[in-house]
Amino acid sequence: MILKEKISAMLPEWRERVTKLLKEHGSVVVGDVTIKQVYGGMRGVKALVTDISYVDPNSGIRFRGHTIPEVLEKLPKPDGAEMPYVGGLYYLLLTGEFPTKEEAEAVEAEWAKNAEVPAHVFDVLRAMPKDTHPMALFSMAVLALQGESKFARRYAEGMNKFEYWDPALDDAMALTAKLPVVAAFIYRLKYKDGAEPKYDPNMDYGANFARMMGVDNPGYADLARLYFILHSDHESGNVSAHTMHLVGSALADPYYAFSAAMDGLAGPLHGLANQKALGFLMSIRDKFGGVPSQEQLREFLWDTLNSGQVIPGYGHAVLRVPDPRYVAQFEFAKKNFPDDELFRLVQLMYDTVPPVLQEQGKAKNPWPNVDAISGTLQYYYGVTEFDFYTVLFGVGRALGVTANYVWARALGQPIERPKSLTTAMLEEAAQKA
Ligand code: HAX
Repeated sequence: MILKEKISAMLPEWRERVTKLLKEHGSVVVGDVTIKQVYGGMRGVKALVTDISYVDPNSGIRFRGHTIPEVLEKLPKPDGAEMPYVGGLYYLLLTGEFPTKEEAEAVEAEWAKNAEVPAHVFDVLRAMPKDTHPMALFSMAVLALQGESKFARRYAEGMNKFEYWDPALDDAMALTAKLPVVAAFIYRLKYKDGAEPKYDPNMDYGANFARMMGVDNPGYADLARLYFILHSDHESGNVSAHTMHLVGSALADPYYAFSAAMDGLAGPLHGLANQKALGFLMSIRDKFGGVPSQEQLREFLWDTLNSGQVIPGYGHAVLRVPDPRYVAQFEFAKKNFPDDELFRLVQLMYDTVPPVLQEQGKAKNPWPNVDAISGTLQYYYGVTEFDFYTVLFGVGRALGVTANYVWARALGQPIERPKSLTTAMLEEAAQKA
């Protein structure tokens, strides 16, 4: 496999670099931890390492050091497509290098080879009650695939720890290959004809997903490529990425770890924000019978804030500029459907919300985040079932978290085990200070 050759060639140098850093500088202090952080969800505590992505407060996410506009420009694209191969992004995340078109296509071909989903997975999903949430089905399907794990099999047979990354990469490829099929099946089972989708080896990941979903507008293949790329990774401290890392650190295989990560993504404070933001836009549209005037919107926003609610899709814990993942989707919509009513409302929100939040003076970042627009794009192409949006997020997120899993095994990252304190101990520390 092309990625195996590439990573095994890079590994000796990486291992030496990490060993040297730990041996010669392991006791260097990189930050202090306050009582507020201990009691406050470890916000801002520097205790994780990843080379795959980094969130810069002023330029947003960087994949392997590259901004989103750079990534979208430099990754190779399928012929006639507006957006790059998702396989090219996976190559970049896993190796740190931009692939050639042939290399991106080799990753896509590897996915096509691995995309077959065993029949029992469809049976498990069909056996569930009709009102099961799509995210519960998604997590369950991943767990039902666990028997496929080469990592678990090799570990049970007795595997040298320097080899962990190798079957981890096999699992990562096999899992990410199957996810679009699983996701499209869940969509069809819950909302459409219940047909079992089949991956077409002559199409790329994005086009396959669009076809399996049954969306025949050609623009949706490009949106799928863009969406999966933008949602792939956001450092390692967010709930889904951190869960994958934590569970994987116990040497649970990628299937177990990813299923757990998806349970975290299903939380309303994490992956569900996109549907909240779209719901907010639609409530405005319904209240005013279309796009309101700017003054009407201003008043509505103030009423929302004064009733103790937040403006969904705006603000961010780390970012201090408009989220580049928002900007990329905004540009896509502007190019492809500038006159869409919901998109015009998104634009009016962009002109109106930041000054209102600034005037209120609470939010540290008045700008839109990724969730302010992502639902609007799905809605335009006819994927109107809000509950499904987090599954889409999950398919994209798999790319980043599995890449991190492979590198964590490759660099021998150990089991995670932070230390707990009691409240009395914190009080004692406070007294001494
Ligand atoms: N509307 C109203 N008030 C807001 C606000 C918004 N969009 N964003 C922040 N604030 C308020 C906070 O509620 C907080 O108020 P209190 O002091 O009364 O508690 C104050 O401004 C300071 O908050 P902050 O430090 O700027 O922001 P946080 O790091 O605490 O929170 C959030 C970041 C994204 C959770 C926040 O901006 C928010 O609630 N936004 C709306 C919901 C949303 O869009 N969530 C999706 C986030 C994207 C993501 O990561 N998805 O996975």
